[in-house]
Amino acid sequence: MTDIAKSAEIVDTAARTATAIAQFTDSAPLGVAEAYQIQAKSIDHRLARGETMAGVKMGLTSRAKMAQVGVHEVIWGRLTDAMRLEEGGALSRKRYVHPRIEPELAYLLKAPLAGEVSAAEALCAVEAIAPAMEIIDSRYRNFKFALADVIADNSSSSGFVIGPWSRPDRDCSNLGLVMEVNGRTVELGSTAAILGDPIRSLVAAARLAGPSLGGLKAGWIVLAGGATAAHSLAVGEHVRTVIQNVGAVSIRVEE
Ligand code: 0L1
Ligand code: MG
Repeated sequence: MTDIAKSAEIVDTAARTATAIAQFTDSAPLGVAEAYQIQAKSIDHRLARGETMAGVKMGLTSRAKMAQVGVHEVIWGRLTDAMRLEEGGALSRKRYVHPRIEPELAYLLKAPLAGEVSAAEALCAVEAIAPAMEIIDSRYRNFKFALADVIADNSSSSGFVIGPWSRPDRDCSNLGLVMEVNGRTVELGSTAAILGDPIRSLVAAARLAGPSLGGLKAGWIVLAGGATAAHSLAVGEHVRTVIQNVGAVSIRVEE
């Protein structure tokens, strides 16, 4: 049987010290339900150190990523306030194992949301939307893992940066976006890559994450998921994402 507490300590220490670890599934089978228990306990360590819950990230939200991992369901992870990076600021490369960055759309909730909700109901709970980027940093060696491993490791979430918030009064189902590194386009895509429409990701967050978290709370952020492949970060890079009709967000990478 999996020792949930011990596994949670292992992923928490790996994240805190930016140290690569072996996949749990290399040594023993691990179920999805157990993996979410490990995730919850590992985040409890952060909360005990004074961090506070800031929301939820949705992962594997594009067909391409689902196919890569061989699954048909999205996954989720927890966001804390300490994971948020200053928009236009810098991240320290040495605090991560092998960080990648991906362009996302963020939702800010003004009302709680949980369980089975329609897209219209989900939208009614949204205060604002913003361009965003998530830093994913699998703690597993060589960024290799099985589904349960990645869930236990907070679905690879390790940081996020949010651009200016604006009213959610436009159709976000198919907005063009570009991610640039030092002014050169590295990824080009559309918000339609996020489950066909990113609002579906918020619906999934309410259904999948809501029950474990006592509902998604007003004031929380929901990252809808990567809209393109992720880019591996290197020192000296300035990464900027622009989403059509929504805005821009950027970050620099330092030592
Ligand atoms: O946010 C994501 O879609 C990433 C989820 C985990 C898979 C990965 O780390 O690439
Ligand atoms: Mg993501």
